[in-house]
Amino acid sequence: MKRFWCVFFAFWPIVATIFCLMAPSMGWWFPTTINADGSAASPLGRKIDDLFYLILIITTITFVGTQVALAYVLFSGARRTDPGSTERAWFSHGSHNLEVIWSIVPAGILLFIALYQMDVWAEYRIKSQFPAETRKGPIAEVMARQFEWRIRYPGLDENDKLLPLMPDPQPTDLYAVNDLHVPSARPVMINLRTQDVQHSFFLPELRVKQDAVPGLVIPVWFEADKSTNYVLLCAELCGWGHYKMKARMVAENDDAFVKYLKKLKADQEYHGPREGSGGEN
Ligand SMILES: [Cu+2]
Repeated sequence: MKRFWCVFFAFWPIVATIFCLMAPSMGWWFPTTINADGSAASPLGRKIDDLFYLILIITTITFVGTQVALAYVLFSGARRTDPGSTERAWFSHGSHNLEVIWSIVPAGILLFIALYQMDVWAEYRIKSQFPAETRKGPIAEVMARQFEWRIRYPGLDENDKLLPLMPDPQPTDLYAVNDLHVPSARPVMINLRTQDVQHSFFLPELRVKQDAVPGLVIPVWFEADKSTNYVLLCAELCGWGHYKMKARMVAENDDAFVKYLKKLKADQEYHGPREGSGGEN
């Protein structure tokens, strides 16, 4: 029976390791919609991936090491007290040196990770460390609500330049739902808010995830490498219609972005067919 338990406890870590190795080929990995190799579609996203892989390597080594040690202790312990032996059960008082080592080494590794990731974290989250281009101000307000993304752009001036985004709605504002357009290949900032419960603004291909918290206006910046469509999700279970918050983020060149805003403006100012223009209804 002792052998059974030894094999039992050694078996599951092996299964877990095999599943982890299979994960990328099963599609349980980063999205491959933008880059076929699953790499992030933004410069900051790639730095975040580097941190992810560093931590993955450290935890993999730790996991394999501790499981091998566990299996060794199980099997060698089982051998020492074979049934039928007249020896008393083997008992160890432990090792002071070993305990010091396995306290200091993990503490050192954690301290290293904490210091090593600080620059990326600051660039991602601390407004004063955002790229200089985002100082021009947010290009849109993204308001999450049950169950959609409401987008408010500040509209264009007469030179087709984006007006400053005001905290409160303005007559010149332009609106869209579940369709966020941004210029590609340069850093852009949005102001994230929520109208009701907590949501989470998630651009998986860019590795951007930020909670929308009631009462807060949270600046979020990102840079989409390519002019294409990206997935925008809510990553916080926010109610029965949470699944409906799958939207899209379109990154496009500056001209296409301006054209899009002009189209929004035209649509918004359209009051139906004029009298005499032929339309009956
Ligand atoms: Cu939500």
